[in-house]
Amino acid sequence: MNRFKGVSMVDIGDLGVEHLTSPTGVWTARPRYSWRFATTEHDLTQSAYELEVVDLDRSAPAWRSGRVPSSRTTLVEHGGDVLRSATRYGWRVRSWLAGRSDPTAWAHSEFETTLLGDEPWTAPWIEPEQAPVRPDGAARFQDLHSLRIDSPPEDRLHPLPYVRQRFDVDGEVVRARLYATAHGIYRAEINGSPVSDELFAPGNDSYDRRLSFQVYDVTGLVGRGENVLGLTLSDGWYAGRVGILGSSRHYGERLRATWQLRLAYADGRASTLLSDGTAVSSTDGPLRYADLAVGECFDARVDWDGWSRPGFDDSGWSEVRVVDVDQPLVPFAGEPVRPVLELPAVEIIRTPAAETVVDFGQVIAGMIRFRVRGPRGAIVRLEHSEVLDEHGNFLMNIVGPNKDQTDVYVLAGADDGETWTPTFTFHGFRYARLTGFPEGIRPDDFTAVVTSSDLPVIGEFSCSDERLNRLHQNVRWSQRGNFLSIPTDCPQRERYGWTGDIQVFAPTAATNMAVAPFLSRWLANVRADQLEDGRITNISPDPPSLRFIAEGPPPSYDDPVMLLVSSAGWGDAIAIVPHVLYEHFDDVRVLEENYPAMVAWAEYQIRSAERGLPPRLVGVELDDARRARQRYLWNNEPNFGDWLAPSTLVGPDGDQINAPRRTGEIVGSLSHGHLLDRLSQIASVLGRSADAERFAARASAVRAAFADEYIDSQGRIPGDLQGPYVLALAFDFVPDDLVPLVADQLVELIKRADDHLDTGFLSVPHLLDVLWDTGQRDLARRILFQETAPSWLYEVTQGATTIWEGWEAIRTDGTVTELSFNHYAFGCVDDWIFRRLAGLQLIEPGYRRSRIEPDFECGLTRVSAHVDTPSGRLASSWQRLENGRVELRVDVPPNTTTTIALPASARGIRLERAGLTRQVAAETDLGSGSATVSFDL
Ligand code: RAM
Repeated sequence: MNRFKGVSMVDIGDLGVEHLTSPTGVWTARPRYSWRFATTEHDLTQSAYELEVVDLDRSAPAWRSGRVPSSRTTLVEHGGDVLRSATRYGWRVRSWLAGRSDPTAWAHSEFETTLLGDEPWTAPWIEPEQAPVRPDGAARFQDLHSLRIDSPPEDRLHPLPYVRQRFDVDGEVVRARLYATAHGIYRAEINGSPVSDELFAPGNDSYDRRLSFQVYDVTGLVGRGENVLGLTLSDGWYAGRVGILGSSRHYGERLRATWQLRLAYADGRASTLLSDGTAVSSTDGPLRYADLAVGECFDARVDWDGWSRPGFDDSGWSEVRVVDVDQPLVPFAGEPVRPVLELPAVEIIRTPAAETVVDFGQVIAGMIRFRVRGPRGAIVRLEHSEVLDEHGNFLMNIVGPNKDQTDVYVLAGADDGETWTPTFTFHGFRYARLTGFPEGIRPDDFTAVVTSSDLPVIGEFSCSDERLNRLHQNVRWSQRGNFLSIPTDCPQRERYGWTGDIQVFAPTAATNMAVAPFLSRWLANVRADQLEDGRITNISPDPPSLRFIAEGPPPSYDDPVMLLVSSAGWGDAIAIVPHVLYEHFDDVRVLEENYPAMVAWAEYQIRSAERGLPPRLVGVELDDARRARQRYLWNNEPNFGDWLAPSTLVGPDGDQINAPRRTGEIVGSLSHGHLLDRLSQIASVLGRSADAERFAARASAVRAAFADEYIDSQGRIPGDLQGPYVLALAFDFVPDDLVPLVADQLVELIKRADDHLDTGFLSVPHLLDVLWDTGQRDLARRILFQETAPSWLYEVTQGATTIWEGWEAIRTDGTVTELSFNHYAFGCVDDWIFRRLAGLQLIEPGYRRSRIEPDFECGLTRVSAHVDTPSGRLASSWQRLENGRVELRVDVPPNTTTTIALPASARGIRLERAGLTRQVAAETDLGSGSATVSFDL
């Protein structure tokens, strides 16, 4: 983060393009530039900036902004001609600071554009010889539990195609770039070296609508004379087994690839090597099969060392076919998936069932690297799981076919042992059952490799209560495990981009990691998947294999919930996620890009609400007023309701989750009104005032209709569940005079549950805020610190290392359920912990204005947290001292301001800053810099 040299007075640093540092693959012709100040000075504001961009390849200026009076330092849009493809640019920036006449020194950086679509993708697609991927898994949700797959993976999955292309280089290469993509997952190598440490390229996209290609800097890998480009292909998300059904061929059944290797020579010449019929392929390599969910099988007896180096004998390989593929391509945006961390094994356990299990102490998404010594042909097997059962035995708790998560390695028999890591699969696990390993294996023979989209961590929290620290860590681990190419629900069972999960988790995600490019790229998939009538699909990427759901008859509340194609609350990700990115990262473009899609989604809801009635009112005689208000209530379509609220887990028929039936009608109307509010706010930001008014007007009509239809004079809302009360209060659906009554009803429900929450996905992010804002601060704290189920700390006391899908994924009697142990949705409370306990609150986009209002009365003795905002670090750290005083230290980023807000009961407040101490009021505005506040409570 800190790359500032010789901080003198005020330096500019941390130069970024599209949120990234010196990227090689800038994916837009109009990138945006950002910078930060490094200084120990206080009260710093920028009054003007100047930017210069140079086309380094042509040594020509690309843009000169001139001196622009502005305080903006984040995402300043390129103002010159659009940038060219595959070109290196240099840029520099300097600032004028308020109250000073001289600008800062210039700060420099460089970046490169990828192929921007101004020239066609010229390379053909090639298809290696292969057997097409077989249909696999369950065909229908109804068959999930009954389907048995009897044949072993090696009978159903195919060996991986290896592809080689030889090429000659007759000069000194000064720049080499490989642009590549595939149907399936590919890994490219040149002359025996992988082109990067990226995993699972090209990443997960709605492939038939937009497939990303990568760019790699391979200058160091290409040499004079003969060279070889090698590619290995596996099923991946394109053809492999994904989703709860474990079915295959979501987009296609054949693996293919296309690439362009551009070379620039020292003497000024340039050439491009394209994928074509000169490549050859073979499936006789050591990789016998690989699937993201099933696992990978590697036969090390096949000695193919050097297969992608010159001199390897490929005489037995077959020619590849050049095929016609109609495939929209887009440049990959954001950070790729990489191995981001390694964890040593904690222990090797001998379980009561006499099995050998390795424990890494942490639930992750990733794979295991291991060392083993044994005879040639010996087979070792690693089966991965997140939990042990109540007796401490290995347990595969994930339902559905093709969830094997099992890697198989056949030993070459090397005298001094051998080491292996799978490359085309990842697993959700903490434990692995080991079979075939020799006696005497030790924990240090095993390392867990954590795989994730490589996103910078920007938020930290710690406090005097270890349970809360663990909860925060668990949230971060669930984010890491599920931010893998796209935001997923869980990394073992479904691995789908469920919109509802990220909708509720987005504020927490954006507090802990720099997620803007990652989520913006995913949103492009959500837009691509949007149905013509405006509906946003529940899952994105939404593969053709799932489109039968949209094409089927309209669902009813009694259908299995998986048959929904879109749902209230879930599809709102199209508005809420961009809005969160705008707020946290000051990114307006993401609002613009998604605006038409969110409007279309809202308009679909309006049309649907206007023509439909909830099932209970169909055929019922309605008076005019009631009929009129029904047109504002989007209560006529089934939805997931307040998904996984504890008391809705089991329905009347025993196995169907009952949240849709019990809360769907009300949740639909609440979500609808809230979406309109968001849209109105977003329209205002974008300067679309007519839209802003239109959506605000409808939102208030929805509110009025809701109150008339659903809130009685005692403040009761049908269903008597916490979620609808929470949402009605959070979304401002309760008329002022009824707020105390509705709030009392909520408190009553919580009391009846013995101070426990009973909230599902949609309402839980708002629960503590609603209690806080209605004066129930102690109750909010009690729920947060509650240790018995259902609660966050129940999971922690049960040894959780990630956030669970359900509050009681391990029941109080110790039974381990089939729920996932790595589902981030309920981890959304982390955002509240930052905002309330540490008090770090965002007031203006990008934290240009913040508020620091910690909860000194939460029972903790010490809290410290920070967020690396676009302008720099915003930090709050407080402790209660022995002498009864409280001390709060804050860091306010340059070019931003904050308000420090202390409890009204604070006495003797002293603020110390730059060596000066003064008395201040309980609310004090502060410019940038560090300060310490101390007071009596
Ligand atoms: C589950 C998913 C996800 C949720 C949907 C409704 O199967 O895991 O978390 O959003 O269903």
